[in-house]
Amino acid sequence: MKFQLFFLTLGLLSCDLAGAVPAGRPLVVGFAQTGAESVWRTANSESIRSEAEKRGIVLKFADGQSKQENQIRAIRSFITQHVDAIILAPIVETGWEPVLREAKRAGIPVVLESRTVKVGDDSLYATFIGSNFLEEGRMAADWLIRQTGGKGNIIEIQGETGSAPATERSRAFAQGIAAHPGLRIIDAQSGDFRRSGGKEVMEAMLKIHPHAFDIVYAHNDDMGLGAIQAIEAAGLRPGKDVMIVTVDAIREGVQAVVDGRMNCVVECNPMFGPKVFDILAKVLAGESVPKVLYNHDELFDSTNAAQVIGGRQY
Ligand code: GYE
Repeated sequence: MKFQLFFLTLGLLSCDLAGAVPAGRPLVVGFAQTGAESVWRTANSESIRSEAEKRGIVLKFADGQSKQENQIRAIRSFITQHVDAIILAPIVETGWEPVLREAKRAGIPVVLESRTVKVGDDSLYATFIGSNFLEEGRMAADWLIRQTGGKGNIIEIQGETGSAPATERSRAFAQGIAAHPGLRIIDAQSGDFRRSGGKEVMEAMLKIHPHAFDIVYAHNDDMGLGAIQAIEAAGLRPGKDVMIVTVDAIREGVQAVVDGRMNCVVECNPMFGPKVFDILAKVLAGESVPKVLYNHDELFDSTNAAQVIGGRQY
């Protein structure tokens, strides 16, 4: 009975999609992904890929290799190929208006996922699906204030410069600690959301500011894990001598909290492929959808990491 209901639901969903494209052929969707900079990103690509497959959608996957010009080229090629819709994970926030206008003129809806854009005309995209990065920065700041009593010297390892998650995680964190002058960001640098980047930034910081900081705020787990390598190589204990706060909550990040090498991870869930295609079906059916759809994120520290580690999906 349960199975029958399940297939009935699937059938209804595919009807929705089929209604928006000429009968007799599958839906074709172009996906301009940022690249594969982090474990988070690979999980996000996989979630979208597997959901497309499940629904019988032809997904044209373009790996932007962390370059906006590659993504712009991919979108133009999707337009030339007359895809039915485009999913875009914009590497940076600015510079999208011309190509989004081209997609609009061609009548191809664009759904933004995982990163946002700054455009004067928000009719250039259908909707954004992803996390609230301001909320993530705020959660990290609040946790730190509670744990330190508002005292400490922070090194911030930022994500890709110009990307929405880096800008907003930075801004909200700074605003969050602003009322606590004892908590200071003594230096900040980008590690491009990469593990190698986090390690390099931390190696440099340990040289420039020896024994001068006791907290690292990294914009993602990969950079936090890279920083841990550098901290351990310098003979310091991450999680104890240096407190580590990060974002994403990949399995390795949560495991580092369980092991006491990280102190807090703010969740940013990448597994929302089903939500992306649900909303795309509505857009293609001409239904109105909200401009912003935030995922729900949690926070893990020593009080709850061990309970959730077994259920981490990414
Ligand atoms: O936090 C980071 C990834 O855009 C939310 O990009 C995403 C961020 C994520 O590379 O790990």
